[in-house]
Amino acid sequence: MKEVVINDLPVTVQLDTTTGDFIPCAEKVVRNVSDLARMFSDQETVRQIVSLGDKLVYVIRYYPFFTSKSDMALGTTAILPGKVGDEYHMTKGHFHARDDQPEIYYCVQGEGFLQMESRAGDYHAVPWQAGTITHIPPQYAHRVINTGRTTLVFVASFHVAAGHEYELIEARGFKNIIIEHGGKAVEVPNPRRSI
Ligand code: S6P
Ligand code: ZN
Repeated sequence: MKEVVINDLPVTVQLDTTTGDFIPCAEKVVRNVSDLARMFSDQETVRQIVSLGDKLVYVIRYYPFFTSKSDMALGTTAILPGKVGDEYHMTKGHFHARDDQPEIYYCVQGEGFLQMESRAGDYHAVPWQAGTITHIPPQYAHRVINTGRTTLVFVASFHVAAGHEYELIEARGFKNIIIEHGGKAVEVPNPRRSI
């Protein structure tokens, strides 16, 4: 994130639940297929999409509420509808670098799944729709998948000090992947985990 601005006064932002945009917003990050290249199973389709000019998958907006004593942050993520091969658009997914840091996710538009998996292999895929709120305990990797026809928007609340660790997810993904099969979203074993 950008430079730290300390503000001990209350801050309020206004969210557009259809886009994930909020005002004021401190930082915006976009992730394209090329940024998620190693996350998708169908590497041939990834190469084709990137060679044809890439494709936007999701937009993240952040506001870190730094005070002289705290570092709560607000994040929104807007995942566009779509697939890479049979696999639905999704976030990269990560663990928090600190082992004592949970997070709250609140889905405000769309439908999909929240995948969570602990380092010990405890795996959950929670169906998500507007209004679903999930507490992600410390040391559970988390990823959101948009299986619907509209943009999936969710709000995240976390401490900036939690940090992000992407390496293990980049190397092997979650236990299952979520793909379209016969017009429906189905969970199937992640081929990278059965090698
Ligand atoms: C931060 C929080 C979210 C994600 C965002 C994008 O802890 O979980 O703000 O950063 O949803 O996901 P990812 O996996 O690309 O960071
Ligand atoms: Zn997180």
